[in-house]
Amino acid sequence: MEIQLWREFLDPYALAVDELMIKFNHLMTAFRKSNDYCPIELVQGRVKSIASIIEKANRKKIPLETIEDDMWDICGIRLICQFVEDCYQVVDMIKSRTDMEVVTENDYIAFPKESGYRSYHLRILYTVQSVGGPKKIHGEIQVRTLGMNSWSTIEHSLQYKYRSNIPDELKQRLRNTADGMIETDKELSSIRDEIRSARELRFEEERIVNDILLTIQNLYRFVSHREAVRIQEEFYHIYQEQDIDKLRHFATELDVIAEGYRAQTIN
Ligand code: 0O2
Repeated sequence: MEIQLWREFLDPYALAVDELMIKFNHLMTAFRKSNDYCPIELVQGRVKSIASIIEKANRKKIPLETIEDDMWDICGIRLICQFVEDCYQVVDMIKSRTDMEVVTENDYIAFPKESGYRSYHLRILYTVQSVGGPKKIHGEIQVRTLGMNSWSTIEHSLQYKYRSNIPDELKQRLRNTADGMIETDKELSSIRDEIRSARELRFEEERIVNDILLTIQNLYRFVSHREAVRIQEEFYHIYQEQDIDKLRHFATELDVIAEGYRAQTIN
């Protein structure tokens, strides 16, 4: 295929990656805004490089003419989670969406590959609006934990170095580290509630602080400069105490003060 044709061929895939990343990032924001625990930690996406497409087509004996139908991960999305349980929740969320159709799935988390590789793979069909009209393209979503992600990233780099000829001794060591990662994931799951509530607390604190700062900024228009500075200093003092209850209380009191000024303005 000529370079120009490759560009045209890959264009809808680039659009799909952009759209899907926006959608999953938006989902994360929506969870956080509603103060709910977000099962997705990080979203990554990429269009497979031409070199990687050609290499994979050779390796899997896929004729270049049929890659559109036979190569699923030209559009690739990776959703990285904190816990194994989150991965399954994310998989269910994807399956219930109407803007993408899950065609096949492979649970390499419950059934790891021989190499030790773990991830949940979903092959999807996704429609983009291309210049020539709607176009249904193939894509792959990989769902994995932070641990699985670091393992596969490292193992993938070694595959580049050894070109599928990783020495047996190294393969065994990689399998051992994969087993270690399974134990780490299990251990993290067992303290999941504690980690989750700590995270929720952190996001709540961020939200309260943002609200307080915005309210103080608005108050500058209504109260004297001296009064605004006094409120601001009181906030800094409370913030330094790192007591979320005091912060919540301060935010409520500040809201009452701000409400009063809003009422005055309307009158
Ligand atoms: P890159 O550079 O990651 O884009 P599937 O049919 O998709 O459920 P299958 O049959 O393994 O799974 O498909 P394939 O095409 O062999 O692998 C798809 C992708 O999964 C790979 O893309 C990797 O990202 C990841 N993967 C699969 N097996 C392994 C593994 O043993 N180690 C690592 N590190 N990753 C793996 P590519 O083509 O490697 O490219």
